[in-house]
Amino acid sequence: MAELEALVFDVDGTLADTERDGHRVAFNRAFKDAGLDWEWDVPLYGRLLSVTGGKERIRYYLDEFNRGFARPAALDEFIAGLHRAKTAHYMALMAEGAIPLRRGVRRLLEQARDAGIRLAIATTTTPENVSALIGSTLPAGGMDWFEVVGAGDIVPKKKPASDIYDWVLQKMGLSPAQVVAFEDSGHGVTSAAGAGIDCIVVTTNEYTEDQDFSSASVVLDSLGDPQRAATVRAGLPPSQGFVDIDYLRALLDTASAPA
Ligand code: XBP
Ligand code: MG
Repeated sequence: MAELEALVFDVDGTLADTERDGHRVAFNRAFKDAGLDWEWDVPLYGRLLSVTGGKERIRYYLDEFNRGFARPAALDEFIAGLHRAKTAHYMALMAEGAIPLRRGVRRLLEQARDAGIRLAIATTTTPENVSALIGSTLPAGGMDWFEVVGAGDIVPKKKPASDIYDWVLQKMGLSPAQVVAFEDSGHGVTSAAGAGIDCIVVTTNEYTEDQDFSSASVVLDSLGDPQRAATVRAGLPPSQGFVDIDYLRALLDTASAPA
């Protein structure tokens, strides 16, 4: 039976609810700076989230929602420039403390550290965005809590491909059975499951809550905490009402038990 060795966290939607009031706002500010009249409102952004990665999302927007736009000859550079501006806006928003960590995240990270469980990140977002969020929500040196950070363009294929989880496992020298992943989206679950990792889904907002989580081991509305229990939508309920290390160990035992 495999022992729990590491927790791997998605960032956007999982550590913090960053899409609607963080990434979306930053994209719109970058468009405005560039003199574009593009405005990604809340429902449109939900549709655009079907494509992961900010540069890929801008291209998808042009392909599917703004076909009339007169594209510059050097489209890749144009998109990359917009995306750099978006990253700067996103980092500024995080520095202002625009988005807090989700319920139970800090508690679980601290408990994992106390228990000697290793921590890592697997995300499609740009690495600087991860540091900006962690820098504004955890104590100084918070990035050092994460032994491995798999982010952005480090792998050729973003989620739902399993590449980023495969990369993190390889960097940590772990097998999938030693790890639990945390995700908020259908694409994220598909990515973790593709790498053979047990995945807990913490549903976020209107953007992801109705997605297909059938490959996840557990679906909760948050990690919960002693003050407010998590609501369980599927899988093993945490006996105390919140996700802690004992619960995660029990989950891995259940997953590896013979049928
Ligand atoms: C996150 C994403 C990212 C962010 C934007 O998905 O899809 O593209 O929305 O980040 P996940 P960048 O939570 O599944 O990792 O603009 O930096 O790409
Ligand atoms: Mg996510």
